[in-house]
Amino acid sequence: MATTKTDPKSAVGSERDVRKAGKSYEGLSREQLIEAYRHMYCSRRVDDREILLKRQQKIFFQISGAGHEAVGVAAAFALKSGYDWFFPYYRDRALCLALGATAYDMLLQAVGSADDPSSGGRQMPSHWSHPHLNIVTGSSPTGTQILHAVGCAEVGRYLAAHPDAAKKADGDYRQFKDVKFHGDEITYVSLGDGTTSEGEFWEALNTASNLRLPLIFVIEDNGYAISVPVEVQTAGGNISPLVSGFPNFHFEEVDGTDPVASYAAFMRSVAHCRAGNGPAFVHAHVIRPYSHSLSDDERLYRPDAERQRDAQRDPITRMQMFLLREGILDEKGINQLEKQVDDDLQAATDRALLAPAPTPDTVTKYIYSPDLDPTSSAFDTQPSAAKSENSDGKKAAPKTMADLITATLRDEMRRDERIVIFGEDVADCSREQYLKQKLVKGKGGVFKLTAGLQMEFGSDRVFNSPIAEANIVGRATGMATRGLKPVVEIQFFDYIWPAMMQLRNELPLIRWRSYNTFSAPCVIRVAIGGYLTGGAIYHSQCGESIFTHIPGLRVVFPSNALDAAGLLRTAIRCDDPVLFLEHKRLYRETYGRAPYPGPDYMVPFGKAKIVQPGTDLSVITYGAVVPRALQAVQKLEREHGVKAELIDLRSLNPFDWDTIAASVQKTNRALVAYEDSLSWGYGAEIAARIADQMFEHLDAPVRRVAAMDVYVAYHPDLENAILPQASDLFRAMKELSEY
Ligand SMILES: Cc1ncc(C[n+]2csc(CCOP(=O)(O)OP(=O)(O)O)c2C)c(N)n1
Ligand SMILES: [Mg+2]
Repeated sequence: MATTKTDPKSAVGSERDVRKAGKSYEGLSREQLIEAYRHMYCSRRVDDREILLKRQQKIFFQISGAGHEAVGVAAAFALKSGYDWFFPYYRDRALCLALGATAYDMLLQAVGSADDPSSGGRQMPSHWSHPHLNIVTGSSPTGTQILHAVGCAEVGRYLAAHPDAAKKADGDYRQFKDVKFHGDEITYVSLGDGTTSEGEFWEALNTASNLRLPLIFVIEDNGYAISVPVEVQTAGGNISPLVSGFPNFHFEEVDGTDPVASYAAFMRSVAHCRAGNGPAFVHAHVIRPYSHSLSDDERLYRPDAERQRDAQRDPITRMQMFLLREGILDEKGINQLEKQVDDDLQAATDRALLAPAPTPDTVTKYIYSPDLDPTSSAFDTQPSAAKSENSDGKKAAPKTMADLITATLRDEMRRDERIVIFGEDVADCSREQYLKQKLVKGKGGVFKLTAGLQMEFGSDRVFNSPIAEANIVGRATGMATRGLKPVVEIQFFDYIWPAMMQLRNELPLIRWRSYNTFSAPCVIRVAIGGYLTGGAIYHSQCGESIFTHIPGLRVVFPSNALDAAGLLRTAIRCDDPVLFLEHKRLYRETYGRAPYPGPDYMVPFGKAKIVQPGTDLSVITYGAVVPRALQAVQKLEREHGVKAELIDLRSLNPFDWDTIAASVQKTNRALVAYEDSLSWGYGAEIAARIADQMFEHLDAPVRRVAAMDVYVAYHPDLENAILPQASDLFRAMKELSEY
């Protein structure tokens, strides 16, 4: 906590000090109470100043922390800045000031300056991010931070059990990722009353409770979510009774406009969490005197009488009265403190208004790691020859894609203790005593790709998650932000959608929005695709273009065992978030098997493979269409002497434009093939680029073969008709070669 700067002489005289000395303020000293007021007052004045600047069009958005100051300062005083971890929401200005952020930092964000330490001018004001204070970059979607906080809280516990995992290591992302932790650290996360309606809130409570995490949930209940009152959001109008059944929690419901009562509630919560008893839930009733934001006028939906009732609880005036009543500061002392804050704020404003604006040439900075380039030669290694032979010198039996994915996971977990694996059914057996007593063999994934990993690495490195995909991706994001390397599994691509908010608005943006001060490199393995004979609508979907459309997310899609091993290792060792798409039909296919390539085999991202060289036509594809296209290519040569060049993209973002361009320059004809439905699919972008940039080289229109614009149906006759088959590819190739 910052030290008090108020002249002690301005505090009320010593005689009264003595009289009051014995009085307890829940453990807060008189100096701390003065300091609390300084932060609260400063917070309110920064809001007032921003409102003025917005009206003068010198800043572009304003959302205030007004009315929430007392609870924020109380939390900051009860917790340890730079030691505990913080996931505050936009109303937590006073919390951040009390933790050590400055008004100047905040104003730099409001003006959108390049010097804004939280985002380099990329995020709206009140989107806090201060690495040195352990305040983790936040966003605008309501509630997405809560699962990050869960993941963060899990990291402290994990590292206490695996301290060596915190060490740096050369040759992969660990070189660039500092990891710090304390065995008794606590994670703070806050949200508004309306945000408790988000499903991720309940997912987070569930996991925090179940794992007894040292995590304090703070609900700053101002009675409204923009214009929607709490009784419309929340059954019964009060969140506290609804959550009271979660085990292992310490619960508090408190007047959040009273800093002393709030501090006491936090101190009890902190004691519960630091002792390892589980999470805490602090429900603080606050007010919102300045409407939702400067774009909202609450008089449209709140009558004057209701607003005046709130005004009587304003924490700033209440705290002033309290300091006077308790003889902690007199009027002069208060004036002196306020003048000092006002003068400092004026100076900070003057400086912030002169701070440099960001330049447009910086906009693509930090979409991906600036330190480690997964397309570079550092990630281009050869399979180790020795491993492709058995000890008797005979050629080793080729392994399936499933085998080599499992082998890669095992090798990497042996090499890097920061890796944890979780997802639905990925553990061998959650009731580990059954494994220990050898009563069961263990499951290890619905496709068995993680089989044996829990047994080898332990139940804190490989474990089952609830059936909650946002929970999986959100926790992974929180863990990765702290430096772990989660390699999580989404059981079926068809069920990735509950995680979409996390995948679109959180994981891939952490680095860009925090101007490279936070990052969250992790791997999301997803079983994808059809051709299953009976997979039907909900076990056959593709949809990769939805994810290649997200800047900051690497997307790879191997077609064979060797590439799967090499690309997965690159995904794990690199410094970016990766969506690793595994085609279910290819898991155990005879096509594309390969001997084990050794524990260091890597394939760089963004490098296509020419599966079959040719001169007459370029076929650009990936995934399960590769073996189907190969059949068609071979038939075309056999029957018609046409030599098509077959290109397997292997990684979709980034993709290998150079190989495509060189091929089309040679063949002058291009067919783009993909398993997803035709319209707006991944190949549409490739086709557009070829049409645009290779126009002079084309002797025929760019053609596409893909699935019909419909869902994959259950009956094999329907599935065959819907998905692109070798015969469809053959026909299209032949037509294009004859054009
Ligand atoms: C997922 C999502 N939906 C909608 C919004 C728009 N929005 C921003 S704040 C807000 C109300 C939040 O209310 P509450 O959680 O009570 O917090 P308060 O602003 O009252 O402090 C809404 C609907 C959003 N940011 N994110
Ligand atoms: Mg609210």
